[in-house]
Amino acid sequence: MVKSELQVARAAYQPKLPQALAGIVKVSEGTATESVADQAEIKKLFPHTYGMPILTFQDGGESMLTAKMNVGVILSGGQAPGGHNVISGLFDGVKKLHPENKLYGFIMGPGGLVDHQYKELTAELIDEYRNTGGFDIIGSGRTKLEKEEQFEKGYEILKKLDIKALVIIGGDDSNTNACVLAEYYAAKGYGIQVIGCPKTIDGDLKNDLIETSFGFDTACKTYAEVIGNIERDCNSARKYWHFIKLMGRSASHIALECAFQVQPNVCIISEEVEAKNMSLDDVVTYIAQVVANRAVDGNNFGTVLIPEGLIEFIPAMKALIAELNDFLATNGDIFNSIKRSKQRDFIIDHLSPANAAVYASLPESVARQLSLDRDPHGNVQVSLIETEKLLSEMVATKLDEWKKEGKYVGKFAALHHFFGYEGRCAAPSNFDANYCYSLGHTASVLIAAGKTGYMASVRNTTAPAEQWIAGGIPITMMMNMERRHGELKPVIQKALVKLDDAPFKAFASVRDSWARETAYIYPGPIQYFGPSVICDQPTHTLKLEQTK
Ligand code: FBP
Repeated sequence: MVKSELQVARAAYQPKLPQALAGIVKVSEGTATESVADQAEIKKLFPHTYGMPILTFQDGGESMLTAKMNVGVILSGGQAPGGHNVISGLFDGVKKLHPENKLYGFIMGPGGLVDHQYKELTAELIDEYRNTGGFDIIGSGRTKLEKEEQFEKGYEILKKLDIKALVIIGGDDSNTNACVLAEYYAAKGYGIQVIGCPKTIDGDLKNDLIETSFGFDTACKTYAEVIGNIERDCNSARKYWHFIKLMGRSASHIALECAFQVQPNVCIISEEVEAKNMSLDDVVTYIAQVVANRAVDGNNFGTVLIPEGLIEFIPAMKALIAELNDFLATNGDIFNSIKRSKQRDFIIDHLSPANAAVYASLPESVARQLSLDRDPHGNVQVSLIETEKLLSEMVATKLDEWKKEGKYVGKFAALHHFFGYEGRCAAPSNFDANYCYSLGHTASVLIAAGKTGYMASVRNTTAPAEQWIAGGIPITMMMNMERRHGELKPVIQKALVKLDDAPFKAFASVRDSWARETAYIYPGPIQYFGPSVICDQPTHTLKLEQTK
């Protein structure tokens, strides 16, 4: 593999570990836990993995050596910077337990387990991927593990390879899979442990004990670099409004974090739109007003950040999507057999009158996207909806009306961007490199301790890495019941932006001045070498959350 100079230098970086993981670990157990909601239902569905204690790792254990064993690993869902470091941390941890232990990677996500596609991850291979972005060492996929026959096919190959434990690196849906599998193997007495690791650039797999999902830090810093560059261009030419959509299928954490890093004129937070019961027109009016106010000062330029998931949070759209999901789950085959030109009318004829009216009012491209296939977890593929264009077109129309009424005096020219895939495979920042390596190592200790149904957890992450606290959190503790594909299912509760938490409050207190003034910050590219103050800073979100 030909490498860039940075890759060569970066390969030599030794990620930092929490103090407790550097030596021999002692595992201490807390008290029994409960799920965040729907306790009775979750307990019934997970009788073997419900109520387990929180685990904390400390120094001073006696021995971490185990009998020889093999371990499997799966990368699941969307790419996030640092996945290769979780695997290298796991590899180093597993080798520390017994030098003859082997690590197998299943190819292209959970599907690799079911289809028996795997490869051994040798020391030479792992060394090629240390501190690199991407998931290409084994690839990733979105197959949902939910059927007994998939679990059994998985068991066949795990038994054949003498694998004692499987580590699933994924987001909320994939860690839900991990827990379902852990429960199944425990119920069957197969003796195979399943451990999860919190991944997703979206930042929505977090709680008091999982402080952040890996990849969020690097992805936000990557987007903030380019948004900062756009802002500087925008402030130089002074003739465009840039509408920038940012990834994050549901939660607006990425948009909010980028807002702190670049101080744009507008940042829409989907969770606020929902809480205030705003319509699409309300959102458009808010943006148009900021444009009009800046025009009064002679500033016919600006930047608008739009979270990818916005559409689903506009209450009227949310109701429409919920009905569409249920409708397509039961009528998908008929819908797909109808001529494309008739599909829109077919939907309108079958929805309730209120939702049919909203659907009929949508531009063709958006309506079409809402009726296309869901991902395997039942989600609308919001990354394919061009919300940034929809909003800027509607803002332009509103400004034209205001111009006629004499309420607007400026010029409005819009440019559009979508930043998502650009950040998912960036070389991990020092934070993510250390965090991921620590998560992988933590997973190896959970395996050595014989645990299953746990997620690797590394806390106290605003302190230097040596002071981080590693341990394990029962996955059932994070679960609740949600409607998916028209059915109630146990899933890990998504962490949305909370309007009464410190990050949103901090944003709300400054956004009006960012809207009127040109208060841009240009963060520049991620730095891997140099003073700690520019290389090792966690996100604003994490710092604000941890100072509560
Ligand atoms: P995960 O939740 O699996 O980490 O994926 C998140 C994400 O990057 C979203 O931000 C985005 O909407 C989606 O994946 C895109 O999915 P795909 O890679 O299948 O196009």
